[in-house]
Amino acid sequence: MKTPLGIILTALFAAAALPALAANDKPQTADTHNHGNHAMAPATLTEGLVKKVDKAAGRVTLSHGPLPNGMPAMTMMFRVKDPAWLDQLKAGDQILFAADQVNGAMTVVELKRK
Ligand SMILES: [Cu+2]
Repeated sequence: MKTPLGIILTALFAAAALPALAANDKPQTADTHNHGNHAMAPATLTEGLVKKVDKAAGRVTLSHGPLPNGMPAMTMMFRVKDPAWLDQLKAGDQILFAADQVNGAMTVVELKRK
């Protein structure tokens, strides 16, 4: 009985794996959010620690690591691309983020909670 059961289980696993493989074949764009695929490590994201959230001003103060644009690690205020993000942040949160100049102000354009 061992062998037939093994074959059946192998077939079941193979069938179960097919939809997953098909899903991974979808083309990925820079905007694709990544849910647990470590091969797509967020190389352009920088670690940040939320120091202060100012919803009224639409700004967040982050203690951040070195940025890809050459800015060294420091604590500073950022605008955020989507003000709703501020509702989900509080002092002490650790995040991964990308920032860019938007209308002359450093702005968080991508944000992930760690
Ligand atoms: Cu800075």
